[in-house]
Amino acid sequence: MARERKRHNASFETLAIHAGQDPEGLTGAVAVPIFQTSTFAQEAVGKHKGYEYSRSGNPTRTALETCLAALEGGQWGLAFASGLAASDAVAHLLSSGDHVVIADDVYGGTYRLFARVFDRAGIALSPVDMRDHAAVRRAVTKKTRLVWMESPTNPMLKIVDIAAISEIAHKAGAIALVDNTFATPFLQRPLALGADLALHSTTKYIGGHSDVVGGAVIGNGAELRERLAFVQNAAGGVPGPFDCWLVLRGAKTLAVRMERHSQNALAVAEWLQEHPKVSRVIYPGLASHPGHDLARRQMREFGGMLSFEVQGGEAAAKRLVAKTKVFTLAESLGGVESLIEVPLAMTHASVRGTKVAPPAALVRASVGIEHVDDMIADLAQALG
Ligand code: P1T
Repeated sequence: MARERKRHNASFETLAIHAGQDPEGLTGAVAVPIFQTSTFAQEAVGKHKGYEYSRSGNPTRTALETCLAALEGGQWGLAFASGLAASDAVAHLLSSGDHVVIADDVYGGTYRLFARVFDRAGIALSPVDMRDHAAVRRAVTKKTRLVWMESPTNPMLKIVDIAAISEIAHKAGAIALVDNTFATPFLQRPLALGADLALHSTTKYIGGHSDVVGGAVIGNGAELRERLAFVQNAAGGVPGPFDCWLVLRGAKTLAVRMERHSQNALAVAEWLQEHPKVSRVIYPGLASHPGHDLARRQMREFGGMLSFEVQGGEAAAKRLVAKTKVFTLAESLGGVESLIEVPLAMTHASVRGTKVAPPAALVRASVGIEHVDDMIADLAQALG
């Protein structure tokens, strides 16, 4: 316990490897064991070693939740079966008649969850471009209970001022949440900037190897934890022990991966910017990005995600993504391997025809940690 506390004051890289991950008591196993069990024996009714049933709690999950809380600088973390299961649990904090203000550029599935599932529970939704603070102020009402940010946003990579928007949310008496999936806690710490909750699709950078689906919510304060832990157990969107173990293993190398992702993405963005067939490059690390200065203040580096448009519109975009080889044409992001996609036709197809739809010709790349020369050569041949 004392050692655990000491480690919690340690730096990010050390916490990623040790928080929640003391050698196991019985055998000294250095890697957290996968407690692949659904239930736990009790000595007498209610007399147990802290675990009863794996939906309510499992030691491998506790290790992951402790680690993620430490990385985000929160008092607690809760792990879920997917990013959307985490979002769903947060949405379950709301009641009929409540109102949510959401960034107008979020993962398509997040928008769909509020617009097409929780609308039936009587929860109203206002999408707003959160770079416009006056627009956020106008959007909040007495009924606003939740202000949902993403930064950088998916897929337009808008940078939202987390401190300023959290303040607006708090003045309205609403919870300020940041989906921190794109930045990760290594690059950006929403709780330190004033948000109440940080949310992750751990499927992405935290897992880091495109081999697991998961989610998490991290926050401060016993009351919010109690309400969310209740939903986690009552609704049951929990990850299995092996999935928790995979995410935990990924988290150990998050810092070194994010440094390389950021370095590679900047080099690819700079190269794309000079290419005659590329009409627009969106990357917060470029001085040309309108949110560059804010990103410099709010983030440690600029991350591995970039978006761009090519001459020839949607058809040219679809031709390009079918031709790349180092960049695999696939949904998702944040793994060691580079991925490329056309959001409106793929990850954001659920928002086609709505006012939050991305441009049809937009290409999104998740820049991996292969050698940057190979990535650039691949894009060069695909752009032809
Ligand atoms: O896929 P899942 O683990 O349920 O996470 C949903 C989610 C939440 N938040 C953000 C910012 C996301 O990007 C995602 C999932 N996104 C993709 C699958 C994608 O390719 O954009």
